[in-house]
Amino acid sequence: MKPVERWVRQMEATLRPDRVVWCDGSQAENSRLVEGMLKDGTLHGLHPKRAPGSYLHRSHPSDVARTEHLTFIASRAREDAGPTNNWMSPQEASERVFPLFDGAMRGRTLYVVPYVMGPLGSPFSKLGVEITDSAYVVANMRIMTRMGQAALDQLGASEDFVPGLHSLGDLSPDRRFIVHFPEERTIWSVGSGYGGNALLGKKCFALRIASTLAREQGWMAEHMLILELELPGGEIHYVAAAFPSACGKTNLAMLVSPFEAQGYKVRTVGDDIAWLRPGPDGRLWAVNPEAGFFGVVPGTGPETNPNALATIARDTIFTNVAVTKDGVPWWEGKDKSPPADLVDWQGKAWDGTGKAAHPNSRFTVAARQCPSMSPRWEDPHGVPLSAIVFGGRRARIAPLVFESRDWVHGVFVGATMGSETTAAATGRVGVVRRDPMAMLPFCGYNMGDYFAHWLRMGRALARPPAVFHVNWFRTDEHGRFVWPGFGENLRVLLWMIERAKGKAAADETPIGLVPTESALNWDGLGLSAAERQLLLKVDRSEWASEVPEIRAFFDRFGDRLPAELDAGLGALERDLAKVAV
Ligand code: GTP
Ligand code: SPV
Ligand code: MN
Repeated sequence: MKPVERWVRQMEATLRPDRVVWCDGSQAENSRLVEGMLKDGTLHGLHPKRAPGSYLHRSHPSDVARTEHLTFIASRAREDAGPTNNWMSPQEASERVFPLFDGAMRGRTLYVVPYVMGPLGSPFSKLGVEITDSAYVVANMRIMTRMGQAALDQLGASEDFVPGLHSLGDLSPDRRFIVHFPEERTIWSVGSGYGGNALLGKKCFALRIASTLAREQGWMAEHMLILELELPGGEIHYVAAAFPSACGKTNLAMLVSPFEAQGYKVRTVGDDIAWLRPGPDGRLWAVNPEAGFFGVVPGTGPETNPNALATIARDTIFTNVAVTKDGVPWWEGKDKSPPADLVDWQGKAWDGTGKAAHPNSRFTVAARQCPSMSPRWEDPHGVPLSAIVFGGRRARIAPLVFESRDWVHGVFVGATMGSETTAAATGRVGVVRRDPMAMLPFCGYNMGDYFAHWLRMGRALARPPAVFHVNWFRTDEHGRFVWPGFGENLRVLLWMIERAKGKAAADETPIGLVPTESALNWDGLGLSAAERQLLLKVDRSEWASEVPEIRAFFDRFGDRLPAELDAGLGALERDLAKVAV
């Protein structure tokens, strides 16, 4: 018996399903699943002309986002999970979590979902097998990964796969756990059918488990989009950017160039996860391990993200959006005014107050449907990066863009990132928290060791990418975003590329290199001089007020904090004091 068969047999004994189905990923299989889901109400059909091949799923109202407080790293030693992860001993997991799988699939079907993360045949791809009792999860995994027979073929009789055990359980948050065993490379998820909690190839494998593998093997698994930027004359650059959940990765990855006519083009390689490794040329190479997008729906409109809008015009699974009586999906930001006969995300007639679509409603769609995909998006060797960008959602403090002085300083900038929380995870929204490299909820091991790994990777790169920080979300005194964002973000990318090539002017500041006002192209944006200055301002007293907070964050890592970062904070503090009056 193949190792994967042995594991499935073992799990069957615990789960006791009525049926076991090995998924082949075929169109016929998908049609059967969809038919079943339409019958049992898991999916609702949508308008055959205005949303062809698309379906609506309404998740349980208590199951609409990742639940970080129920997400655990079960390493043997608590210190290996580190201070920023919830830790559970493997023993406790066996006693508290595993019993929830006992008989959990009685009366249900157990689906075996084999999948590949990364392009088929790429030397960097990895195999996973998810066991689930959710047909919705199967349908989503089919879009998000290379799922089915191709994965089984690639796996063969190998033991080298990440087993993931998933059951909806009773969907109660009281019996919901997402547990990762970095030493065994195993995932257990119970009690949620939503997104990153349940599609185990995504955050659980491609980030939490992969980050631990990557550290051992000398590569990196990051919460980053990857985009391709073509300059007039055909020169091509690749940029990866790490922004926390719901902070603009999908939008930046699908950016429509406002300067297309002048030869500036942007194409998409990935929108959420990047696996990075040093290439033989000393550069950092990036692969998108996913095959689809699980993107935030609200805010996706013709002005903001026309590429996403075109992508989701057909063959899309919508989760928790609003819908008209005749089945046209709708969400805040789709167009100017909501249609009259809307049903909200919970299936109730919408009275015009509150949100019609859930703020974390999502689309699941195949990447190949996106008109801006780069011809290299499935390149088995990935693409070489010219720049890495960190960014957060900051109403104040952080300027539109700045560059780090070198790789080590770039690691400091990533490690000290702050961002306001969003609806992508349960809990309060709009609270500033430290979210290093946008990996706070996704790093599978001690984040102090993760910082050290970033520093080590820099030493392995003869030609490291330049490192930047951006903030599209600075607001004025009326709470309005000052920077127009979306397509206009290209102007900031172009400054970065110029910098990476050793051109474009910048002012030295204590936090890094900020563009001089004339180095950025502001033409036609209609921003006042005061607004331009606000966007580029580095307020020393504001930054000084961040220092104690960063110190307190760093202190949590004790002696696992690399000395370079401690020194970086000392230097920042001294520089801020030097220029303060
Ligand atoms: P995850 O899928 O959760 O990882 O999110 P993401 O980082 O891909 O974020 P996404 O691009 O989906 O954007 C989240 C929200 O931010 C959407 O409502 C967007 O409309 C909004 N947004 C994205 N880019 C910009 C921007 O440049 N300016 C402004 N003001 N809003 C933006
Ligand atoms: C995120 O929250 O960063 C997402 C959505 O990309 S989920 O798959 O639910 O994690
Ligand atoms: Mn994400």
